[in-house]
Amino acid sequence: MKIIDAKVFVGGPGKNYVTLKVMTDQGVYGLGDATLNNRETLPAAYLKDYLIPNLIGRDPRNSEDIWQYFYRGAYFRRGPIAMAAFGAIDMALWDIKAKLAGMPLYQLFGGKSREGALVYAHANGADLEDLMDSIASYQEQGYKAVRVQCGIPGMPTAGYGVADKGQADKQFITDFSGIRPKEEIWDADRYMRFMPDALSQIRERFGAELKILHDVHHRLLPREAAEFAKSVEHVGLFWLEDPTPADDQDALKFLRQHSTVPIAIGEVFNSIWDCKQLIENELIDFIRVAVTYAGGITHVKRIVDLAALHHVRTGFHGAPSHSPLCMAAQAHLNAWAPNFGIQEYLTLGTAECDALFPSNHRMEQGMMMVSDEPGLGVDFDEAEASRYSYKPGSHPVVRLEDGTLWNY
Ligand code: KDG
Ligand code: MG
Repeated sequence: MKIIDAKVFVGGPGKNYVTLKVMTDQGVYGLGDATLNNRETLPAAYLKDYLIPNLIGRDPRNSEDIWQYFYRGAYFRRGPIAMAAFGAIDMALWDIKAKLAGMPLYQLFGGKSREGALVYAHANGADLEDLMDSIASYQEQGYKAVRVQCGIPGMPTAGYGVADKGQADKQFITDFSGIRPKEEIWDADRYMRFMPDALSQIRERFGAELKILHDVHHRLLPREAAEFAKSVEHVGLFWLEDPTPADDQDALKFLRQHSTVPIAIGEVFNSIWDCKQLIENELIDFIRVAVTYAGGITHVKRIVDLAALHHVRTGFHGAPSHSPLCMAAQAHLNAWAPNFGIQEYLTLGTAECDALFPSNHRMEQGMMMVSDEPGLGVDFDEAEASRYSYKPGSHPVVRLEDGTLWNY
């Protein structure tokens, strides 16, 4: 069996999905996702210029050897662009493998450990009142877990993950007005004065059952993060995400010595080497890697297995930019993983997105139900794809009030 061709498509409804289609001489094809948010053209170019010419002619069933060939063969290892491109190939090869077996992918990992995977949605508000309304609307839709982000009084711009007043239902992380990022202002003092009490009020209003998550988005210094974590302990958060930039993994030791708040980290990681120390030293409770950004199923499954040895549960990244293909790969891992925790999932399955990526994966009462179709269980409509093309976009850049550049 041989790979005879592979094509890359960039575009989607309000997104720049990077979709790889790998064709074989037996008519079976596989699909993979290489969407590196805000840098989409780069994994696409890596695939077209370097990887696809070296993929053609190989036996698609040898996904492990092909992964090693690209990872070791590149000499310069890791990095988000390369790992997203390897991730797409790897996903497509697992898709082919499971289609050949006539089984949904989770069967090749060891079958189902659960029927539905708990997901969390993104609630946000320009102020606390808006945020409460946003949380209530998710609760009414059946969500059991919600990430809560709030505008901070007196802070010149809204803060991470917060829409303008009355716009909380809009998912907006990427700004498609152009390639030059907007700038936001961050003020840790105002945040630290406001957010712990806001979280207490949310707990009081919604009761003990709601799982509440909060994302600091790498904005605090280690000492501030420890103080913040201590001050929200009584809220009983499901997790506190990215309290500090995790480049400095020692910072997490300090936080751990001061608080038992569950910590989730890893959405910017692209290899097991980025999280090995955090997992082995049990400095985190949830690992947030995404199958696309961290080298595909082959590599992420290794991370999940390492995490399982250290009581670290999964909480895969599933931001609005993630393609339904990445979400499907994660749905299969979620169905199997003995150390599954939660899945981030945004209700962006619009009619246009469903037309581009038809699938039977579905949401039921705040749980993601995996498709039982052979393979990843997602198709790709090329005629639909021809309606879309790449649109430049950017994340904001963050500064302190005095102009110092900070962490987005
Ligand atoms: O591209 C960046 C986004 O994926 C990120 O800002 C989203 O923090 C995020 C989250 O938790 O989903
Ligand atoms: Mg995050």
